[in-house]
Amino acid sequence: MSQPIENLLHENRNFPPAADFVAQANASDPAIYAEADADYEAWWAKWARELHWFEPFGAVCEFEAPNAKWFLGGKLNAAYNCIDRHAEANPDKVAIIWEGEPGDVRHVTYGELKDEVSRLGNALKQLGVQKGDRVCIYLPMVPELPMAMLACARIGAAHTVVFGGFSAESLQERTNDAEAKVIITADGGWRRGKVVPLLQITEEAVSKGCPTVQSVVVLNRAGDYPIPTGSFYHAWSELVASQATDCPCEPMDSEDMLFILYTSGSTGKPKGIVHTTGGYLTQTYATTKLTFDLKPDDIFFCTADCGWVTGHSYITYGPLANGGTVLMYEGAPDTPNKDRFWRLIERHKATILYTAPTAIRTFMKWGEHFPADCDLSSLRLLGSVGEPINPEAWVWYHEHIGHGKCPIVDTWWQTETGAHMVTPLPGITANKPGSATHPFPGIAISILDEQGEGPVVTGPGSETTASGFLVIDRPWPSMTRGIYNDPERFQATYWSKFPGKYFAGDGVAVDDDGFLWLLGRVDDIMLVAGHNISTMEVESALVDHHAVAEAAVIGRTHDLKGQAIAAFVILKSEVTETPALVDEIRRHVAEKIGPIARPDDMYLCGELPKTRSGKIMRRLLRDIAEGRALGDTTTLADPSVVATLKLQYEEKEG
Ligand code: 6R9
Repeated sequence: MSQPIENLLHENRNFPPAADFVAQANASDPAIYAEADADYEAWWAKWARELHWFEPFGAVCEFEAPNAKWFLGGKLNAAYNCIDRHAEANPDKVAIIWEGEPGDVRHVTYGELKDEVSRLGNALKQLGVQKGDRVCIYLPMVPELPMAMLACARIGAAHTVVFGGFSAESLQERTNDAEAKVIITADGGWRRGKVVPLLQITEEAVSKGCPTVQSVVVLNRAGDYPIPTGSFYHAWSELVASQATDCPCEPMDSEDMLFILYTSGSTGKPKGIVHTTGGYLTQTYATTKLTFDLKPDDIFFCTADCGWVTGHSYITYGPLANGGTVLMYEGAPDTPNKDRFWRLIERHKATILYTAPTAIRTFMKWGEHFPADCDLSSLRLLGSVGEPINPEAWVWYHEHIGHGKCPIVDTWWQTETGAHMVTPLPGITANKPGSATHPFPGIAISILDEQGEGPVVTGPGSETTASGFLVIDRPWPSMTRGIYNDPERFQATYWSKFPGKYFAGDGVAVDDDGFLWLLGRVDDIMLVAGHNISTMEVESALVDHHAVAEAAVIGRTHDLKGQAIAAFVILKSEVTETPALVDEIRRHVAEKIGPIARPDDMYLCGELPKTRSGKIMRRLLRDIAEGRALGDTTTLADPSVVATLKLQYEEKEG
């Protein structure tokens, strides 16, 4: 095959799992890779049978690209699997430990969760919600958020969670696209010491026009905004108080819709990614058990918001389907101080932490004395998701948070894949920092060139090296079943570049030990003097320099080379900027990965433009570097960052 993306970075540090970890691990036998590969349907069916089915399934999988069905004819309910079966066996076990930003703490047991979710389920029915309807959830990170998701699942309605940081327009657009009958919101939620006025934003969305919405349920969280009177707005507390705690779980077909979740996408309107019940629950259940090695006494802290897929799969469905205990936090990581996550871990004795590389790099920037001052000895496993994790951040996470004893799982997956696809298994995999390692058992990844040629990688031990487009070779249970109401866009986005195969939009390389290295979105790949260079690799080499805290790299148009490399760099706070330092950093990149990757332009800046889930928006940096008007900035966490950068850039360029 030809090499559509070059793989320049070489990382050979190796971290095998410790013997005492292996001895207790849920998965420690490497033979599961071969077992799953030999008959992937049988492998997934075995996991599916660990769930509770009202009626057993027949055929395991039916697939004709792009349409898949899993566990055909089976009937189950996600809320039954996440709540009832644990509430019966162990009603006093804590399901959710929650801490609000102001410091208030709640513990919700499985027994309480069952009652609360049942009451809300009955309340939704009273408002006219029926099986198959959609409900929009626009809540802060409070226990009522997973409760609302599970109440929908209980009565057979599909939820669509809209991140609590989104604007009225975003809420309106998603509510209308999903044709939601009810919006569940709160008066507000706490973020950085202030109340985010969710009800006010909801009222604004409704007044702009949400024709399908018949009622709005308002939780009292922040207590500072009056709920409008009339029959349209309902106070959660009043509505739920009068409801019975008996609300039978609706038997759902394995292929009935569980939820729609909108992904912003770099262009155009957000895509409503659809997930169904049986396959999604099976794979979130299995991956939680194997990737996170989840045990009954673990306290699992996932720092994502339930507005993203990570909060769906690894706060709500995966951990609760396992009968686990999750730790949820409402607010910002620097409120009141930059040690908030570490204080949460110390206070609640979290054993597993799952966070994002962008957060880890921020913690590095803030300084290691914040975690050092806290007792993190309860931690036994660390996870990363959302972006490639550069080796420097991996090693810092390993040393300063895991104290050298916690395995790290770098999990590659997408809203569309529903659950982990490429990840280490902590009792089996010898990690290389920065590599997501191997496909999860049962998953097959192809690495294709433009012509659609290239090797297929299943478990460890592949013997080819290659880099190219990441394509998923065979169906998997938690794969999206489509874009809501838009089958053409679904086909065009994911299934037409390589007909019959799922194109993920990411670049990937496999090294000669069979380890996979994610190279970022292919839209971000640069073409410099005939070489396809991944932005991730140059960024990783930049942050490898001791003076650099964060970096984002893009290709800008260049007369001779096609594209030149422009780097936006944040220096560590204690470092002083000098021309000699800038040269030294550029040289460092050339030494680390080769002269071809030496940045042509270097801009030192204070912030980088990021989405609300923390991913760098390189498209906007390209607009800045090419002097264009800025494209869509509505999904930015802080729109002022690009405006400032644009000014700085223009001043520098004269
Ligand atoms: C779960 C989530 C998906 C995109 C994906 C890729 C990037 C996520 C990653 C990673 C490298 C990892 N991504 N995890 N890249 N290593 N461990 O983030 O879903 O918001 O849909 O984003 O995120 O580019 O294609 P989503």
